[in-house]
Amino acid sequence: MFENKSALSLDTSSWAKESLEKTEVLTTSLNTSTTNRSSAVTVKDNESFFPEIPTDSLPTLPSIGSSNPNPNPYLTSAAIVPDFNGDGKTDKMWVNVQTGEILVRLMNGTQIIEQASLGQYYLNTWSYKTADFNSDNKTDFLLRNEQTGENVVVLMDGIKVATYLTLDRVDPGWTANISDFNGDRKTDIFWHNGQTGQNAIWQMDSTTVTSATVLETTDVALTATIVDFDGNGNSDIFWRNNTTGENTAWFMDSSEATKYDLQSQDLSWTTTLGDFNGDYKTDILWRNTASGENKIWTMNGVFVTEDTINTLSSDWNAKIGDFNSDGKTDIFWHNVTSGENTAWLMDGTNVSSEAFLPSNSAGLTASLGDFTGDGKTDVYWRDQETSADKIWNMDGTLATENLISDADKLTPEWYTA
Ligand SMILES: [Ca+2]
Ligand SMILES: [Ca+2]
Ligand SMILES: [Ca+2]
Ligand SMILES: [Ca+2]
Repeated sequence: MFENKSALSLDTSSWAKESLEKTEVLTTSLNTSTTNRSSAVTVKDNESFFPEIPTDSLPTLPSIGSSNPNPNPYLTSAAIVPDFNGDGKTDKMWVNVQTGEILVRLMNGTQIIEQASLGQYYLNTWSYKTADFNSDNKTDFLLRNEQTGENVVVLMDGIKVATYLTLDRVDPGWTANISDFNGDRKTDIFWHNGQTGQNAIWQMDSTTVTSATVLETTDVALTATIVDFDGNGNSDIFWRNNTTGENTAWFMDSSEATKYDLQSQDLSWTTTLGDFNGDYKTDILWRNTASGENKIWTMNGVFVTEDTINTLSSDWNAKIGDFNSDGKTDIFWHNVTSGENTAWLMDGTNVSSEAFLPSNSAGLTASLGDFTGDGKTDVYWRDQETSADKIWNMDGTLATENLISDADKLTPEWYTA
């Protein structure tokens, strides 16, 4: 195991003052009291800190404490789906592109039960990732300053910031990916440097970095996607080579990677992740942007089964949800030219039922979530011109439309975050 902190944790004295100043700014902008302002990070050596988990005792997955009845943790995890109050109902985040203000709205269907501003940010400087660092089923944030490399963990409790902590600075050029490499349901951070191909993992326990491990450097043509191909609750990494179309999987166990080459797919194929047979192993929907062809890779560890599914012309976009709450992800198709919509309820690679849904004006944008908390994914439609937003409450192939009230309409400079 190779341990090299120098690549990631830099001379702390040089940035401590700057970090302190930034913290002051953040205190103001978050507009909340804080309980934890230390900028120290505990970095332990990467000893066998986490017990080995035998794969045959898994899956361990059903997300303990999630209030959402959907059986698939990837559809209910607060690290993946925004749910700031842990009630199992997807919440909405909005960004004002003129002022940089970020707004959190706790949703109950079309009703907004609470909302709060998280302050204003320079959107070209600050980026964020949703996460769940303390495994309380309430969505948290990793804020990253892309110019200074500063990182802040923000633990949320509903619309309030429960606590936040500034972590070690990581040079600009590195990108943070949210993951869970040891299956403790607490978000870890996978770092990838797109300029140098360097990789590293920070294992996290709430706001503490419990270990930092440098991994093998990859070709700069590779991009990383976080998956779980073997369904053991430990995130894996899917690498796609944007020059050659080659694909590789890194099966992760804490900070150790076992590599396996997958079949190449030429660059006209794009990927969308799902779990079409509900076995908690990430599958891949491959869509050919030139020909409109579609196929699914059903993953079972290193074993891949490829099945061709129906072709749809290239103006159809795919989004993933579960409209009948069977834990098998379905495909929501939206035609960006005509505004037509259809949903495929999936049973593995078979389309068990096809929903012919109403059309919407092509300018409306869909975002998926379970805003009613019944385990069935709904569709939030944002009308960026008229602000007349609506939610399709889905029940299998049936969509019931409900409008956001006039009082809660957001003006056109607000975009779905
Ligand atoms: Ca919620
Ligand atoms: Ca949390
Ligand atoms: Ca699967
Ligand atoms: Ca389904």
